Amino acid sequence: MEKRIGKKEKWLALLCSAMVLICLLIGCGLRIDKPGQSDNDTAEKKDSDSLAAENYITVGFSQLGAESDWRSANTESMLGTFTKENGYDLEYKNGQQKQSNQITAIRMFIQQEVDYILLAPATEDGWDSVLGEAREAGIPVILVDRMVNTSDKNLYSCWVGSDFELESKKVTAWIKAYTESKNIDPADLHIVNIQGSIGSTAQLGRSRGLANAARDNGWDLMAEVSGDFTETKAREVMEALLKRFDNINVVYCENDNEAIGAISALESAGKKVGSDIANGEIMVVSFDGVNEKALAYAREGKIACIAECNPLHGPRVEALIEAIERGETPDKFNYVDEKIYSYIDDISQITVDDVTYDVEKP
Ligand code: GZL
Repeated sequence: MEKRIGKKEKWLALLCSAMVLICLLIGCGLRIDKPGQSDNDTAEKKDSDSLAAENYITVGFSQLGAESDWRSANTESMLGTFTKENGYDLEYKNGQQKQSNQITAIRMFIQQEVDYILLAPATEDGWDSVLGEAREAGIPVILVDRMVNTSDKNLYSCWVGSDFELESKKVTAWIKAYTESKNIDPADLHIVNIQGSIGSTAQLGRSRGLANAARDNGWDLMAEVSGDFTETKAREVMEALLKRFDNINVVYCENDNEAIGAISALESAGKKVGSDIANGEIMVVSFDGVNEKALAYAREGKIACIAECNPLHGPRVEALIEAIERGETPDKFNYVDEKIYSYIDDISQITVDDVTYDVEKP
């Protein structure tokens, strides 16, 4: 006998079908409002998301490039500081050594209406127009590392970086102290300068410091040629200088990557790199103290002296932003304290502008 399906069974079947349908709909991503949940709740969640986004300080960072270990360490410090966890929404653009790329990036940051623009300028000239646009847009600009050359200091809020001429004065004071301790006649110092990127603040300061010291001490500064802060270019420049001069005994490199390139060229040419100038060695000095190979060369005495140039500007820039956020006006120029390094024990201290610095081992 066919079993009749009663009302109860029908309702049960209907209920099961409905449950299956609901499960299928949820599985398809269709949101089924919980009882009491209204569109307003959804809107509130969206608002809270956007509110959270609004709580970030938005920062546009235009980095000049990736030419050296110093630059990589500087970029790492900046990107490691301006994170969501720290309350920042960072837009990062690398200029690949081209000012035009940096100007494009700044204009993009202005369009995005960021809260702050951070600029590590490749060279000093040519920024007035785009920094004027940032000021028009009411966006504070903080300069990092190198400086811009402008008569209108109100185009940027503040700057943090190194005193590059002081770095040079430390290195040249060390050269003077060391060579005098070895009774080497200043006129017997035949120096070549492998410069950094021409027009950059670091190059201008380090080249000026050497030129002034050579003039004041009677050293023979024979040539200044840019190695663009890179190992490859510095090697080429050193090879060319060895063809021009047969009496080079001091190679002044404006960063560690250049010193590595120069040493490669010197040793390939059969030269002995070291501080014993009186016995024909060629002394190399440098700047930064970031590159591990350069520090190893310093330990070996192949790099006689390195002026520290500290790249870790991320926390320093953040402190400036925090001050501005508190309504304070930070100092316009914020210089980093830096050391001087050597593994040659003859000189334990140097004095520059009446300040005495211990010569340290990095
Ligand atoms: C110095 C910085 C220089 C470094 C180089 O603050 O601008 O640029 O000394 C780098 O290594 O390329």
